[in-house]
Amino acid sequence: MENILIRVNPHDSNEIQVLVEDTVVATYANNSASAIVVVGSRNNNSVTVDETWGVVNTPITYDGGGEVGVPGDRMIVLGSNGDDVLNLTPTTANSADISFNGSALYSFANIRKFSFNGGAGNDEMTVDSTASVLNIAGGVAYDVGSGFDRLNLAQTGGAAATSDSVAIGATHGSGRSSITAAGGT
Ligand SMILES: [Ca+2]
Repeated sequence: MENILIRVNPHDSNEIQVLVEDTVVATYANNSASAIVVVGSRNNNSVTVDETWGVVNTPITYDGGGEVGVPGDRMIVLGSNGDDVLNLTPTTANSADISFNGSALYSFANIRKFSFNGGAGNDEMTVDSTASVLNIAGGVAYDVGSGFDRLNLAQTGGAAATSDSVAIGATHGSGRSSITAAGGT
């Protein structure tokens, strides 16, 4: 397993396809409670969930294996051209649950970086740090694409944040927000 892409079959919304280098290597039922389990090798691995052809509504469990050198292990969610809502809920400093447009949960552990590319439409990402602050070397990237987009940083319990900072990026629409709490940054 190096770099894989998970998507809904463009011709069958009830089927999930797993692709490696544009070749379908496995299929699963969509809208299933059975998780697609991905375990990374010792090398740099990435899992891309492509929501272009419909919502991947089957649990995904991805353990990157902890390769932290650049580029490291990564998880990427590619949004649709419509309005998308992604909820990122860290469960520990290096793991989190993700739900996309109300999908079954995708979870990752031991990765270096998580990215959400919203694409077109008015997209919204919420990071809820109530259970834990996520502390992975490459952080979380949110590329909003076009449209009127939104980022929510939420915390309704847990360790109090000891500091936070927002750095406005050099270009329109870019920037960085960091929150520090007992669990990390
Ligand atoms: Ca979108």
